[in-house]
Amino acid sequence: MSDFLQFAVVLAAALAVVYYTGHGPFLLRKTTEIVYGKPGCAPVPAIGNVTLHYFAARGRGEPIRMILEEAKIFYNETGFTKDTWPEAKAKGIEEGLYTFGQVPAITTSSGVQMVQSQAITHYIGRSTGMECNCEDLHFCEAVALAVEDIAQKFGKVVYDPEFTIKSRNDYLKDTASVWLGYLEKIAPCLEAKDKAFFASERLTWVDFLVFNIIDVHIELAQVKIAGVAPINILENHPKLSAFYSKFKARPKIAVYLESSRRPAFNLPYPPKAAIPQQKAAPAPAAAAEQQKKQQQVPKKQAAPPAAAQQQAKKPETPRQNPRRSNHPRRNPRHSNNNSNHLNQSQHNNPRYHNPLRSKRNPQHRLGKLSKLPNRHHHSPSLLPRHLEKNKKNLKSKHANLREYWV
Ligand SMILES: N[C@@H](CCC(=O)N[C@@H](CS)C(=O)NCC(=O)O)C(=O)O
Repeated sequence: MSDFLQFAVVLAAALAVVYYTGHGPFLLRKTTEIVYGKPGCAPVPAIGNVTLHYFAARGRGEPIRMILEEAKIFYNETGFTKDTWPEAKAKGIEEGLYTFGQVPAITTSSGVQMVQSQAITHYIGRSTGMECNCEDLHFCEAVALAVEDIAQKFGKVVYDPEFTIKSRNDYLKDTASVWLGYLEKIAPCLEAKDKAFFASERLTWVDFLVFNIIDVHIELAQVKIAGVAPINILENHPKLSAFYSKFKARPKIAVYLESSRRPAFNLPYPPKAAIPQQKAAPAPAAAAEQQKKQQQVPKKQAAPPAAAQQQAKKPETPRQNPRRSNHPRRNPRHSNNNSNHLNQSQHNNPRYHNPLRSKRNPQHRLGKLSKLPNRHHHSPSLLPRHLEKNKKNLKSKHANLREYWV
């Protein structure tokens, strides 16, 4: 038998073994890892530094922030407000950056610019080894779209100007619990150790979407209102609850969740029942009488209900800046006690400081994106050719950005 024939027979036999033993996907996965140096289906090159174009709010920007944090990618943000957005929108549309007139969008130092939150999260996943395996892609897409379905339903309730505690409760009971139930069925069973994450034994981009949608529901269910008890939405979803806790405890995610880079959770419309009743100020004589009565109150009193206690300690004040959480645990830099927002080891760690914002840095000023190390000059742009010319305008756009470095 000629050498060639021998080789062909051995190859055919090897392929048959791979096929019949079902190890094809495994080999494909390993080949991808060897070829691209990172796991996942069809990875893409590194994206360099990122500018996230979004509002100073969690919203659809939040999974993007989290995946950037997890991947240790430098990013800054436009932090739009309702005042700055209209002009930015008009400009973004004109330049072809905000393809559908909406944000989130990202621009990267490698020349990528794109819109649509899920596509962005997916793309960052592909670039950072957090893409799903080829054989799981269809599942990942289905999960991502289900998250979008839930987000739409959530949005319908909270963006209703008539939003009330009743509509919240009805939504959580009749809709959210059903959809969380669906997610529960496909959630990883951490005890069985079959897979640690939603789509794989590895963390992938869909985990960020799922975590975020659970998180916004937890926030919604725990809105602090006097006399309204928080609802535990994960009570009947043990697998989702375990996934949520595990994801939240990932070192880089945990640091981000507690950092001042994370915008506060805000509802578009405060629930009607939450608007405090304006009490008429007592007349001076009556006020003196009241004060006297208060002083006479015996020391030992029945403890007020926990919710009322909390309300009394921390009166709800309107937030001035949506990026600033009033919650000291969540946003330690904005707590009154500024001295301890970083512990000693964090204080000495340059990762916790933004060199460009440091007062010691003579170059401290805004809009330094163009000065950042651009490690990936040659990555292909995702832009259609007719929009390439607009890229030139991006640098001037960055001049107005605020920076929130990881
Ligand atoms: N499907 C899009 C939806 C984007 C979207 O609805 N963006 C909103 C903010 S969350 C927006 O840009 N609103 C301002 C506007 O439309 O002018 C995505 O997921 O990125």
